[in-house]
Formats: sequence, C-alpha cells, structure tokens
Amino acid sequence: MARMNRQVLLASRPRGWVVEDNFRIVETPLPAPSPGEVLVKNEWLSLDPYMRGRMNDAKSYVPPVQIGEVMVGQTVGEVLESQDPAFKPGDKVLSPLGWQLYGSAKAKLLRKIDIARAPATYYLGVLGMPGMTAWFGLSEIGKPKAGETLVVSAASGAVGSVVGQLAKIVGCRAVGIAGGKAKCDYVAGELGFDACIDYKAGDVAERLREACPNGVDVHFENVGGALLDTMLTVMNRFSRIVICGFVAEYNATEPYGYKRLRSILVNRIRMQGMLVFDWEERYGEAIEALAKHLAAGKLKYRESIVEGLDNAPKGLIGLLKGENFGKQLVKLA
Ligand code: NAP
Ligand code: FER
Repeated sequence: MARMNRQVLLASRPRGWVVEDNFRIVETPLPAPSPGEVLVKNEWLSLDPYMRGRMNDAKSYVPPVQIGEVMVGQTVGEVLESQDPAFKPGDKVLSPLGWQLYGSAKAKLLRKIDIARAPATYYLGVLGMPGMTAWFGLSEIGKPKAGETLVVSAASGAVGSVVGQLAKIVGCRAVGIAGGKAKCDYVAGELGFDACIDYKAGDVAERLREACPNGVDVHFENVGGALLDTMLTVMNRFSRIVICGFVAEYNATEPYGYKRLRSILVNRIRMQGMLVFDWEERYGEAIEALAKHLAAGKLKYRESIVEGLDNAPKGLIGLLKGENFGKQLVKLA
C-alpha cells in the first residue's frame, strides 16, 4: 500500500478559547515533489502562541489559515527526496510545512540545520524563531545596559527564558514573572534570574516593588492585560517596554481595557511593538550569538513535548493555558 500522509486541518474558527473541535485530522496521499521541490518527513513540530492568531479571520502580517487548510507551523525534519540540487536525501531541514507528517516544499523555503552544533529541536526554540525574538527584541528595542533592571513576563517560556538570561549576560538585574512555584523556582534557580514573581500567588505590584528596588528600566512584555497595567506602575523615567506578545488576550472575546497608560506620558516611557520577521536578513547574526552563549553554558533551555501529531491540538490549547514548561514541541516521528 502507498505510504500515506497525515494532516491536521483548521475545521472551524474558534470563538474565544480554542477547542479540539476546531481541528480535523485527515489522511492524504504522500505529496510527490515537483521540480524545484523537496519532500520532507517532519520529525518535530513547533507550537507557538501566534498560531492562535492565525486561526482568526483577521488581517495580519500574512493571510489567516483558511478553513480546510493545513495548520501553519515550523517543523524540523529529514529530506526524503529532492528535486533541487541544493538538498539531498538525509539532510536535516527547518521547514514551514505545518501540522503534517510529510510535505513537499519549494527548496527556497527550507533551511539546512547543523545537528552537530545543537540538537535539531533547538532550531525551533533557542536557536530558532523564539530565541531570535528574544535577541532582536532586546538588542534593538529594549537595549538593556549593565546595572539596569529588566523584567520579563512568561519568564520560563521559550522567549522569556532567553530574554532574562541575555539580560544577565549584559549585567542587568533580571526579574521574571511566571505562573506557579515550580516555574518560578526554575527561573530564579536554574536560569539564574535574580528573582521570579509568581503572578498566580497575588500581590504582583508589591512583589515587583520588592524585587526591583531601583524600579524597572526595561520590561519585555509577553503576556499583556492586567500584568502590563501593573508593570506601568513600576517603570522608571525614560524606561523601555518591548511589546512582544499578548498571550493573555489571544483567546479573549473583548480587548482588555488598559488603565495605566498615563504612566507612559509621565515617565516618558518608550513602548514599541516588534515582529521578529522584520530582522529576517539578520537571523544568521542572532543564531551565531545565541549558539555561542549556548556552547559557553550561559543559556539554559528546556522543552515540553507532546507525543504524536494527533495530540498537536491538545498541545496548542495547553500552551495557551500555560500548561507547557519551556518550549512546546510535538514529536512526530
Ligand atoms: P511560552 O512563553 O513558551 O508559552 C506561553 C506562556 O504564556 C505559558 O507558558 C504561560 O506561562 C504564559 N501565559 C499564558 N496565559 C497567560 C496569562 N493569562 N497570564 C500570564 N501568562 C500567561 O511561549 P513563547 O513562544 O515563548 O511566546 C511568548 C510570547 O511571545 C507570546 O506572547 C508570543 O505571542 C510572543 N512572541 C512574539 C513574537 C514576535 O515576533 N512579536 C515572536 C515569538 C513569540 P505561565 O505559566 O508563566 O503563565
Ligand atoms: C506572535 C504574536 C503575534 C507572533 C507574531 C504575531 C511570530 C503577529 C501578529 C499579527 O501580525 O497580527 O507570537 O510571533
């Protein structure tokens, strides 16, 4: 019997929280590569918060996933067959093939990864899109200097864990915010942040004032909502806020009503949004720097793994609820 592909499609658009019924799993024939294309067997799928946004019928930096289309996502996998001279069977590649076991992609959309330098999965995390988000968000927007205090939310996650460790390398006081004792113990213990605040335990403003006796110079926002409002009460004059993500709002049906924006005026805060894709031409630079810090033991990293393509919907829902502990991946093979 011919080998079959397995795909997770968007079946319906969520209203509020994503549910498993928003996805549909299908079997299709294995795609044959056309000239200029490469057939890839996906081994790992990255799950990322932006995927929630791509399920909405909303204008964004790219068109949304259409109903009946394969869910978007980056994978790492192995080349099975190549119709392009740049790739050969056995090459390990980073691809945009999404939630499926196999796929054919144009060669120019694939990038070879060096698994002698780092495990394949790292190219979806610390050496991939999330790591580069941390790198460019900090170096280009947050611009932390030695002696300054940085706060990052979702601090145990793929982006946040790198942000805080990079801030420590620069010589900052790094304070994380995360949900629960286990995540906070990891952030302040293993990752070496100076402190970590469990926002689920309450009194976040008070805990922030204790953990940041000199106020906050750089805040890296991954969460949004009430947490960002609270941050606005502890920011210093001429401080910077990097607006990286609003994960607390992605499943909300109403936008959050911010109450503390006057602090931006009074404290002359510079708040800027970022999209990692704006630095696409400079990804190599970020990967080099991050790989160097990894090799020097200065960047610790952990992953949360869901087994099997069919569990990808559960994995995404869990990620958006904070059930992941580190970079969320799906093991496909
Ligand atoms: P992650 O931090 O590994 O996982 C998401 C985390 O968000 C969860 O583990 C959870 O941690 C936290 N969270 C979820 N709901 C929350 C809530 N209501 N309040 C507080 N925390 C909540 O994910 P990631 O991939 O590193 O992404 C982090 C952020 O960066 C996201 O907002 C994402 O959209 C953004 N991002 C932006 C770009 C860009 O180019 N702008 C690129 C990549 C990622 P806790 O258990 O600690 O709550
Ligand atoms: C993300 C959140 C939002 C992200 C991208 C966006 C790459 C972009 C949203 C938009 O343009 O509408 O985590 O990661």
